[in-house]
Amino acid sequence: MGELFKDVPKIKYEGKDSRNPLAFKYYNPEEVVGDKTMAEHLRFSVAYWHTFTGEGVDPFGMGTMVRPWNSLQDPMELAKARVEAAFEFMQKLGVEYFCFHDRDIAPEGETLAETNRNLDEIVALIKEKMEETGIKLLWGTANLFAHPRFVHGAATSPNADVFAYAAAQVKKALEITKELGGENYVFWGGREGYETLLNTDMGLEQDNLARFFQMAIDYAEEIGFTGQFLIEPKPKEPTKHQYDFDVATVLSFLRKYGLEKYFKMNIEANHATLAGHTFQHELHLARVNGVLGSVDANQGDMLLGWDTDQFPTDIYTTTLAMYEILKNGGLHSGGLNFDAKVRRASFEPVDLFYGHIAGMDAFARGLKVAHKLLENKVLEEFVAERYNSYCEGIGKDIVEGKVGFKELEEYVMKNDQITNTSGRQEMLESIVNQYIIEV
Ligand code: XLS
Ligand code: CA
Ligand code: CA
Repeated sequence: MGELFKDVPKIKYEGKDSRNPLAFKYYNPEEVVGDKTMAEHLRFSVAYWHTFTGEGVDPFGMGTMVRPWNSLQDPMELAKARVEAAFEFMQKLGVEYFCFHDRDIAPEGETLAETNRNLDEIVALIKEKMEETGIKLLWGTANLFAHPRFVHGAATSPNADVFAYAAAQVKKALEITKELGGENYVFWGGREGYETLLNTDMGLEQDNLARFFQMAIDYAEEIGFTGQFLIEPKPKEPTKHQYDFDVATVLSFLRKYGLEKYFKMNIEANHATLAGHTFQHELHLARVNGVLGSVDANQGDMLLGWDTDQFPTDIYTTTLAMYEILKNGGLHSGGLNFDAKVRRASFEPVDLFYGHIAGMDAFARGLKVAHKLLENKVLEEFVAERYNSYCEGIGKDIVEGKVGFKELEEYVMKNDQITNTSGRQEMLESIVNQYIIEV
């Protein structure tokens, strides 16, 4: 099809004084921040589904997206054109990773065998493009939620034939993720949840989900797939209650079934807020439990109660996210995947660039502010001081397990006048603001 995004040049870093909307103001891939370049810290990724497959459909209306490949009728020709578009887009944007669901890249056929043949053809094309451009696969996944067969769930469906179908689909998705050198494999429990307990055996459904994960682990080992397995928590939508509600719920599920050593988490900002948490809360909880694996970088609308998957532009949030990521020693095999879509009214191809540029600049800026906060130990020293009572005296004895209730009662009998100090929340918030404005 030739060049598809004709009016868009390669996006360059022009610095904060630039007024060119098709340029980075903060994201300078080669700029070194601490011990790594920005590109190494941020490991940006494009989400195939929103950017190349999504058409802008909503519950009230049809697709609005104007795309250079829209006129193609044949599903395989369309799939091939999207591959061309994807690699041109990522090269122009300077993003080194992408992520996909099996069904984003190739259409379903009449049978699973035909579907797999479609996939193989497109995977071969993608592999060529990856070799040509050096662009890599951050993670692959399987779409176990769109087709009507998954109406009651996939691994948690009451219908064992659906469980089997989902297993066959993940088997293939693992094979193609390996074939493309994918660094991770994601499980997002699309319809793994329930609408009403009146018809649901939750115990069996959760046991089956654990069985499914174990089968995936076994098969990955069999074929030599060494990428990191990630679970992506989400509390609701599409089901009323999703089993992978949030980081805490997933952790307790993994520990119950002895699966914790095989999984880390893919934390999505919009899913965190849907669960009633901040993005930082979910990143922090994952980090302190050693399971912060990757990030779906987006944001929700605080006035809407659903998963709006907007491009992340809130610097306050990206700063605190990067703070957690830096404290995690980076994302290792993970990255910042823009699981974000342009608004339905932003339907021109160039809007895809504006969305990603906005997100990349917001995270680049957040990275620099977070790095400065950590370098100057502003928050860390305050927090360390706040917990200092556990580094000496009775606090040290508590931490070291030297005392129980009896010894503590004895201690209090002699020391019952308690002095607390202020939490200084407003002072700290004002310091963070000052860093955001000045860095
Ligand atoms: C949907 C999820 C999904 C996962 C991958 O809400 O964010 O897109 O990231 O299946
Ligand atoms: Ca996601
Ligand atoms: Ca989402």
